[in-house]
Amino acid sequence: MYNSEIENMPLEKLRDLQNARLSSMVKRLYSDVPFYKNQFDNIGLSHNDIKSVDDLYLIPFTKKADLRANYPFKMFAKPMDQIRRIHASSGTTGKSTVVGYTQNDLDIFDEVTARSLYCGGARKGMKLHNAYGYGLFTGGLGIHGGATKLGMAVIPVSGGITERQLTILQDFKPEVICCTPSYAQTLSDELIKNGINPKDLALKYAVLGAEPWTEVIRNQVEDGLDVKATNIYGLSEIIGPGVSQEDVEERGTGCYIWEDHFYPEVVDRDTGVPLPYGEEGVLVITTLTKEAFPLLRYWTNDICSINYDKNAKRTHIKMSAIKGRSDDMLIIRGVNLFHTQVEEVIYQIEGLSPNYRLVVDKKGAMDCVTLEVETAPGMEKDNLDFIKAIGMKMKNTIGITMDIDLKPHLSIPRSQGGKLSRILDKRSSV
Ligand code: ADP
Ligand code: K
Repeated sequence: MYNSEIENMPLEKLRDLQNARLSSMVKRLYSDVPFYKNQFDNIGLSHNDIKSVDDLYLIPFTKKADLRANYPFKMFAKPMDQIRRIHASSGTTGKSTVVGYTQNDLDIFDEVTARSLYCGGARKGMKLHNAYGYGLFTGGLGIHGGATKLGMAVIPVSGGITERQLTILQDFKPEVICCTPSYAQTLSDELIKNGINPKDLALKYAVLGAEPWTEVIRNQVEDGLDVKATNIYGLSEIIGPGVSQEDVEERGTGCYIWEDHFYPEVVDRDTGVPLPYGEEGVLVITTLTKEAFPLLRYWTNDICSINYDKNAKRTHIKMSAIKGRSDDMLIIRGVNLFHTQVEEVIYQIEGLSPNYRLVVDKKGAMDCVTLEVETAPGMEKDNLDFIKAIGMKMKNTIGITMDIDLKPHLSIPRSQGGKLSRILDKRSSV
C-alpha cells in the first residue's frame, strides 16, 4: 500500500478524522464563501449543527448550476494570492466549471493520485506513459503530479497523435499507461493494424478513467495491450482523477474512495434522500480537506452504488463502476437507458467488437434507437441471422427494440485521445 496508515485505518478512527475535518471545514466555508453562508442562513442552519458526517443530510446539495452561477471564481474559499493552479472541467456537458488549488490542495492531489497509481500496480522506478490530456483538463497534470510523487519516470505524451504514441510505447518501453478506456481501445486496435505484438512492449498496467466503461472494454484492453487494467474515477470539482481507484488484484469489485479526503453518499436521483449501502443512485461527495475549492454535498450526477467490502485489503469504502451520468441517460419510449447497459450486452454476444454507438432519432413522434456496432475481426457483417439475434438479445435484456446496424471492424468513430461520446442524439437538433 502507498500509505497503509491511512488506507488501512480502522473505520472508527477514520470516522473521527472525517468528523473533525468536516466540522472545521464547515465553519471555514460559512465565514469565507458567501454561497455557503447564504445556503445555511436560508434554511436557518448553523454551522455548529454539523458535528459529524451523520449531520450532512441537513445541508442542501451543491449542484453544477451553483458553480455556473458563481463562475468563474466566486466559489473560491481562498484569495487569489494563495491559489497556485486553476483548472476547468472539459465541459462535456454545457459550459465548463472553474476550480482552484492552493499548494496544500496540490499536495493532496499528488497524494491521492500517487495512492491510486500504486493501487493500480504502478511502482517507483517504473515509466509512466501519460496519455491523458495536459491542459485545463485535470487528467494530465493530476496524474503527472501523483506519478512524480510516487517516484515514477513520467512521459508526458498527452492525448492524440496515435502514431507517435505507438513509437513511444515501442521505444521508451513504459510499464504503465494512463488514458481514457476508449483511447486504450484505439491504441490496442492500432497495435493490431500495425502488426505490433503487445508482448514486445513493456506495458504491465493500465490505469483508465474519465468516462464510463465496463468489463467488455477491460477484456479488450487487457488482451490488446497485454496489461492489467484498473478503473480510476474523479471529477475536477472534487479534485480531478484520484477520488477513487480500483486495486489491481481486486479488479471488478469497485474503486476505493479515499475517504480521508472525500466523503461519499449515494442519494435517490429524484428525491435526494440518502440511500442504504448497495443501492444505486447519484453519487454525492463532500470534500474534507480542500482549501481553495471545498464543496459540501456536491451532486456529481454520476450513477453508482457504494459499499464496504469485507474481503478487501483496505478499510475505505468502494464504489461500483459508474453506470453513466444522470444527464446522459436516454429515455426511449418510457424506458431508461445508459449506454453502459448496451455495452454489457455486447459483452455477452460473441462475434462483436466492443466499439459501438447509439444513434437516437425520431420517426414521427416515436423515439427510435439504432445500435451501430462492429463485428469482431474476420466476421461477416451481412449475416442477417446474427443481426436478428443481436436485436433480440438487446430487446430481451434492456427492453428496448433497436435497429441494429452491423458494421465492419474499425469503421465506427473511435477516441482520438480524450473522452469518447457513444451517443449521437439527433432529436435535440430537430
Ligand atoms: P467534464 O464534466 O467536463 O467531463 P471532468 O473532466 O471533471 O469534466 O469529468 C468528470 C466526469 O467524468 C465525472 O463526473 C464522470 O462523469 C466522468 N468520469 C470520470 N472518471 C470516470 C470513471 N472512471 N468511470 C466513469 N465515469 C468517469
Ligand atoms: K464534471
